Amino acid sequence: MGFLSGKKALVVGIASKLSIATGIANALHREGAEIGLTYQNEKLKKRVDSFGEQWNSAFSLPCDVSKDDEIETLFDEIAGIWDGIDIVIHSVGFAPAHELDGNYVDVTTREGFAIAHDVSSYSFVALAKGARPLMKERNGALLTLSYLGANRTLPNYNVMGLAKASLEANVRYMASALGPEGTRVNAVSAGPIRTLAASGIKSFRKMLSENEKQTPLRRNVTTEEVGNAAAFLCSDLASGITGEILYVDGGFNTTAMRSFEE
Ligand code: NAD
Ligand code: 0WE
Repeated sequence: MGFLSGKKALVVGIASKLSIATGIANALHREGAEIGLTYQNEKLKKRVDSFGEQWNSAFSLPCDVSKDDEIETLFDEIAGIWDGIDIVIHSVGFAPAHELDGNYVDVTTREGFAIAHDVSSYSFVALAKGARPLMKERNGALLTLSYLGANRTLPNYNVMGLAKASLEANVRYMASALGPEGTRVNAVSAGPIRTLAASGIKSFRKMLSENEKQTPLRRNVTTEEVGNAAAFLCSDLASGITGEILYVDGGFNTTAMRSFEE
C-alpha cells in the first residue's frame, strides 16, 4: 500500500509528458492517491485527458488560473465528484516571453510584471480559496513549484524571479493562515529541467550543461525526483512540515563557488 492511499489529489499544470506536474502526478498515483486533473485551455484538453486515462483520473476539467470564474466553476464541479480534497498541486508559472530575454531594467514592463505575479503567485492563493471548504480538517496539503531565481539573480529570469519571491512568501502566509484548520503549505524549489516552459528560453541547453558541472551531484535533477519530494511533502510522513521551501536541485543552492580544475 502506497503512502498516499485514500488521498484525493488535484494536479494543476500538466502541459506535456515533460511537465514537472506530470512527474508529480506519476509519483502521487504510484503511492496510491486518486488523481484529478485540470488543463489551461482547449488546446491542451486532449493531451491532459489521455494522461488522465493512464492514471485512472476521476476528472479532467478546464481551468485558466488567471480567471476567477473558471476557478469557481472548477471547485463547484469537483464538489459534485469528490467529498473532499487532500492535496492540491500548483505547478504553474508564466511571464510574457519578452520579459525573459535581456537586461532586467530594460525589458521589465508594468503589464509584464502584473501578469507574471498574477499567474505565477496570486493563482496559488486563488486555488487555495477555492479548495478551502473541501480541504478543511483532513490534514490536507498544498504544494507549489519555485526556483532559486527567487533568491539569487541569473541572466534573463528577470521578473519571474520577483514572482517566485512573492510565491515563496505566499507559501509562508498561506501556511500561517491555513495551519489552524490542519492544512499544510509547502514548495519544492527545483533545479532547471527541460520542459515546455524551459524550451522557450534562449540558451537553456547551455544553462543545463553549466548547471550539471556546478552542482554537487554533477547532474541535473529529473521530474521523477521532484515528483518523489512532492509526494513526500503532501503525505502524512511530512505532517510536521509547513511553510517550507524544499530544494530538489542536486545541492546547487548550497555552493558558493563553481567547480574548477576538472
Ligand atoms: P510546463 O510548461 O510543463 O508547465 C507550466 C504549466 O503552467 C503548463 O501546464 C501551463 O498550461 C500552465 N499555465 C501557464 N499559465 C496558466 C494559466 N493562466 N492557467 C492555467 N495554467 C497555466 O513547465 P514546468 O517547467 O513543468 O513548470 C511548472 C512549474 O515549475 C512552474 O511554476 C515553473 O516555474 C516551475 N519550475 C520549473 C523549473 C524548470 O526548470 N523547468 C524549475 C523550477 C521551477
Ligand atoms: O520558472 C521557470 C520557467 C518560467 C517561464 C518560462 C516561460 C517560457 C515561455 C515563465 N514564462 C514563460 N513564458 C513564455 O512565453 N523556470 C524555472 C525555468 C527557467 O526559465 C528561465 C530560466 C529557467 C531555469 C528563464 C530564464 C533563465 C533561466
